[in-house]
Amino acid sequence: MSYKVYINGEFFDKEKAVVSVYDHGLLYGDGVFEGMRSYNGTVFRHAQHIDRLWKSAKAIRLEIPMTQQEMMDAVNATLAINQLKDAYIRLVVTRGSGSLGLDPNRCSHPQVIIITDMISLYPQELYENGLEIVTASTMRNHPAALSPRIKSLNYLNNIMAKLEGLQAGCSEALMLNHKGEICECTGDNIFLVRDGVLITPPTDAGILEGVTRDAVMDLAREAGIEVREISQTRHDVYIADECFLTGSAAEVIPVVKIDGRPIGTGKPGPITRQLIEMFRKMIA
Ligand code: PXG
Repeated sequence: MSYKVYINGEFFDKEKAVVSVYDHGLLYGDGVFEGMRSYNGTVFRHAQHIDRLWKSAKAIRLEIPMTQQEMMDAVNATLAINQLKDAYIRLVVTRGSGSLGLDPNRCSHPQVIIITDMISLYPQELYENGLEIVTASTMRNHPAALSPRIKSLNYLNNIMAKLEGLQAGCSEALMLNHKGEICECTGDNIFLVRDGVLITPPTDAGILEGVTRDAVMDLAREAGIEVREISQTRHDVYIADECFLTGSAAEVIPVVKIDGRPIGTGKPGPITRQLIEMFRKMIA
């Protein structure tokens, strides 16, 4: 199936959906993006994703040439034209084409791109038996250099860590910040369970404030599980009872081994399984 791609208000066949080689999104990674999901025709936490996109754009002084409502309408129109109900949605806003120099002021128009496609999930087996991950030696971007709260087109920091994970035979890798505290994985937030309490690194550890992370914290509180956003070290992961990752693509996925050490019993724990169940009910 060749899906149509939205670019600046028009739909193009996949093969004809192109941007200029002078686009600063390509030349410098100057732009922002979102990765979202739709379930049965409804975009999951749509407004929250759009709001995060706007905040990312604001941080890099990129003015998105439409309203948030117009963007949501455009996303829904892209899903509709492609007859997609359960989809992965990639929203990209680039600085636009400019001259061969960094100056963003010399770029013409931001390019607004919406790609919708079938979602490729982790194999079901991993949701039942859990993932093995490793800690990457690549440090997460220092928030004072480039805040991980900006979902920018500069993903090399994460890709460097992803390469380390793949090298070790793992599909995810844990990243630490400049203080040696755990942040997040290359495309997923991390949660631990210890003594029945759900623990996740706080925003100021230098993480992307994941939409799925938020949803899972809400579900946990609903279930009467205490949630703490506190800084943790790799040691805390080693001695945790349970561990799981959250992300728009992965949803909620158990982690059963890190750096060769089994986490807890080495099997997905009860709170992880409860939250996976609750998450699935919510999106059904
Ligand atoms: N941390 C980082 C660095 C991310 O990129 C998340 C956490 C999870 O956030 P959400 O809002 O999705 O719960 C992300 C987002 C991919 C892919 O192709 C993954 C993400 C984004 C885009 C693509 O695996 N993860």
